[in-house]
Amino acid sequence: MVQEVIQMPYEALDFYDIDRMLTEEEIMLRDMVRDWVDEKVIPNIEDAYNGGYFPDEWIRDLGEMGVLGMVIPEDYGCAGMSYTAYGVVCRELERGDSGLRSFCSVQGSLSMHPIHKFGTEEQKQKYLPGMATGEIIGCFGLTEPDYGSNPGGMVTKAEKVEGGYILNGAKMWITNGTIADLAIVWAKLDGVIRGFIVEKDDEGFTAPEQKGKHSLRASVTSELVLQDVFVPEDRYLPGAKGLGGPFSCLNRARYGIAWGSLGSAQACFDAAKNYAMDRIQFDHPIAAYQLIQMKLATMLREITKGQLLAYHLGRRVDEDDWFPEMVSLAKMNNVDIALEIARVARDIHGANGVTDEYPIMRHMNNLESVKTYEGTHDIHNLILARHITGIQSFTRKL
Ligand code: TGC
Ligand code: FAD
Repeated sequence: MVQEVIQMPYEALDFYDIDRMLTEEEIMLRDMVRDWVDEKVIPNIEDAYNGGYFPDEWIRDLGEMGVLGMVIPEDYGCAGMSYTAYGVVCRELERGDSGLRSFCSVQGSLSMHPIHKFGTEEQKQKYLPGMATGEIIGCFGLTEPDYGSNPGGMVTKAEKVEGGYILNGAKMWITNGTIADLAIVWAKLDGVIRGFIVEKDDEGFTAPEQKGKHSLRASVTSELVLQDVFVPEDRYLPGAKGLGGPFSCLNRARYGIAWGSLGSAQACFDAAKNYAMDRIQFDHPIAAYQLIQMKLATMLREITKGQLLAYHLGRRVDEDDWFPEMVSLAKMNNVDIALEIARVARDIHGANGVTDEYPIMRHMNNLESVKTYEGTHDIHNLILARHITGIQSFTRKL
């Protein structure tokens, strides 16, 4: 007899009742985003993932919920909320799909933040309110074909000319590139990394989509090609100088991933628990067998530790009492445990785990990208090890 597949409503794992420490406002936001993910994302995500697109209506809804650039002060049409609230939103979105959290990370932390932190007052007034509603979409061009983990080696160049700059180069793996109205492009001007706002219709600028991903399929990924692109002076970000510019953005996006990856992990745990209770083998639910029980207990243990890490880091960031290595640890750990949990959940689902009737394999495939972008797992290990030893091991003379 074929057993019927019944999808149970999502039950968020919170073993230590950590959400009790959230404010009333943060709880309201959590519930709003959680309900939206249940109503709008879960029923449609497999279609978007299989079709390889990011639905337009999600962008409008994210804007309406006020989660785009939500930590930026209200003067620019943003919500001015806490970093902990932003983390909670990332967690709830990524429970739906990593592509959703990616969209928010890129829009808020990687596109709006550099304009807010490094831009002029005119640039902030011009772009931020439209970006907060989702009417203007941004992307972040740091990685190049030959410079991924080592962005300091980038070859994209800016040259000063009358009234502005000429940009030449190429960026690769850029989330939202093809659908973006503007790109924050990092390029070397007289050998120093600087930031520029390139608009989609600038002559010489194209953003072809990179197809063929087996991961993050409900997210647009693109090349950015810059051939003698003229960027006027008023689209130069005067406050950013050196790698510290893009890294200021990355700290915030990596922080969001530390929370977001827990959403994927929680989705996989929830599905695995339900499946194990329902699936009968050898006359009993598989949840009755000790090996399955150990796997579920290990998932709960790792998720709970990850939640404590994310919550504590969130409050430290809210108090502005943090340093980047703290973010590296949380990003690296929480993505790592989420990926392992997704793999074990896939195992618990047996053959069903490889189908799109369950969210497992999609989360697992997404997390392979999340492990790599915003600094690979190993790069974050090296960042931590440099903090411990004072010795940097990124470059070696052969
Ligand atoms: P290093 O010598 O370490 O530093 C150069 C300058 O940068 C400063 N800096 C930081 N500032 C703020 N926050 C941080 N986290 C910082 N890390 C470094 C540093 O103080 C120094 O400043 P100054 O003034 O002294 O010049 O630079 P390095 O070239 O040795 O870097 C090494 C390394 C490996 C740590 C770094 O390059 C790295 O983290 N690589 C990973 C690259 C990466 O994360 N790329 C992400 C691309 S964007 C993306 O993936 C978006 S995905 C979005 C989505 O879809 O969700
Ligand atoms: P490499 O740097 O070539 O690394 C390959 C392997 O070598 C990794 O295992 C790495 O850990 C290891 N390695 C590298 N250096 C060292 C070392 N010194 N010591 C030990 N091991 C090392 N970038 C953007 O700028 N904007 C975006 O919006 C963006 N979105 C992305 C979306 C997706 C879906 C993906 C997959 C990537 C995205 N990226 C984006 C790019 C991402 O940040 C890079 O892929 C990442 O930084 C790693 O660079 P790489 O792929 O070139 O790998």
